[in-house]
Amino acid sequence: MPAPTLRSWELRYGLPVTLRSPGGHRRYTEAALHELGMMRDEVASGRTPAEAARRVRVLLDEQSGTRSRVEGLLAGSERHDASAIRSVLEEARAALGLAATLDAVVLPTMRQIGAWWETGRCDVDQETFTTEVVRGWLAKLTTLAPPPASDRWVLLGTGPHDVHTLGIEALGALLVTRGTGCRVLGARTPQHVVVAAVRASSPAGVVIVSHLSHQRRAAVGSLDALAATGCPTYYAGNAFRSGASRREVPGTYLGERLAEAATTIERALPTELPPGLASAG
Ligand code: B12
Repeated sequence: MPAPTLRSWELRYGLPVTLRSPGGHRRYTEAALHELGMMRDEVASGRTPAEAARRVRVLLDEQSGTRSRVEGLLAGSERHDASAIRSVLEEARAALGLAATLDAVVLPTMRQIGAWWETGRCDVDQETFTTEVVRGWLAKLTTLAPPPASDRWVLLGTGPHDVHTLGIEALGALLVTRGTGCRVLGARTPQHVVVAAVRASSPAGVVIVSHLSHQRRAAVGSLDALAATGCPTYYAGNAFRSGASRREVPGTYLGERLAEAATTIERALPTELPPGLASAG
């Protein structure tokens, strides 16, 4: 990152505040580097530095209780220690609840692992190992969740070329543990499969998540076909992060946080009972 950018962010936004050496040189602590990394990521995703700084402050507030848990997960990931990862996840869920564990612990950990993979600090084996441990934990939560509180349920799938399923599995676990039924269709959900599933079983909503921008077009194809069925459609993922990528996409964008996504879906679910059930009291 160019030195003038570092100076300007510190001067204008106080992000990060650095220590000075006796000679007046800036010294970056590990925490300062973490803040800089967040600023870099927010600016890279299209935000102005001022917007990025506002968002980083919100994220830092949230992270104050979660950073050590993210570090615990990363340490377990580096040692390929599945039980250490599960213990951190369980402890975080008990302390913060599932929604905050997912948004403030699991997703930042996966993002960090993605960044490590990109820079060669970890290999795809570590990435896959960590994802599989998290997926196993989510599957257990989903399987053991009490039966849904009503017969309204939502269908969750990916774009036709996407293998990144963690987002839909995490959203599914969150919805199910909060009483909304879900069916997860899995990786590379073909358009005709998701459309057939909607026509055959009339879910109360359908979600498509796509991660890679070059696969966005196929995911939008699925959303267009789903919109034609009349089923309420929702979408999320990095492929839709910028405003331009959401132009003329049918349905509701779920944003970047699973907790808000779950609430958006729950609020839109029909609350009235079907006529037969209503008259039966
Ligand atoms: C685990 C992982 C994998 C696993 C997936 C396993 C699985 N079952 O999910 C495996 C190893 C299979 C994999 C494969 C690949 N991956 Co990958 N992967 C990841 C990793 C580490 C986590 C993915 C994830 O779950 N992300 C969810 C969260 C952590 O992502 P996020 O950026 O924070 O997302 C934000 C929003 O988009 C939103 N969001 C994301 N998902 C959802 C879902 C819902 C419902 C909601 C509401 C919001 C939401 O919320 C987040 C918080 O703000 C990411 C790193 C990363 N930053 O995501 C790379 C990453 C997504 N992968 C990447 C790549 C390039 C690939 C491969 C092409 C690699 C390859 N050369 O083979 C393939 C793609 C295969 C394909 N056809 O899709 C790149 C994508 C770069 C890009 N933007 O184009 C990333 C970003 C890594 C990187 N730094 O380069 N991957």
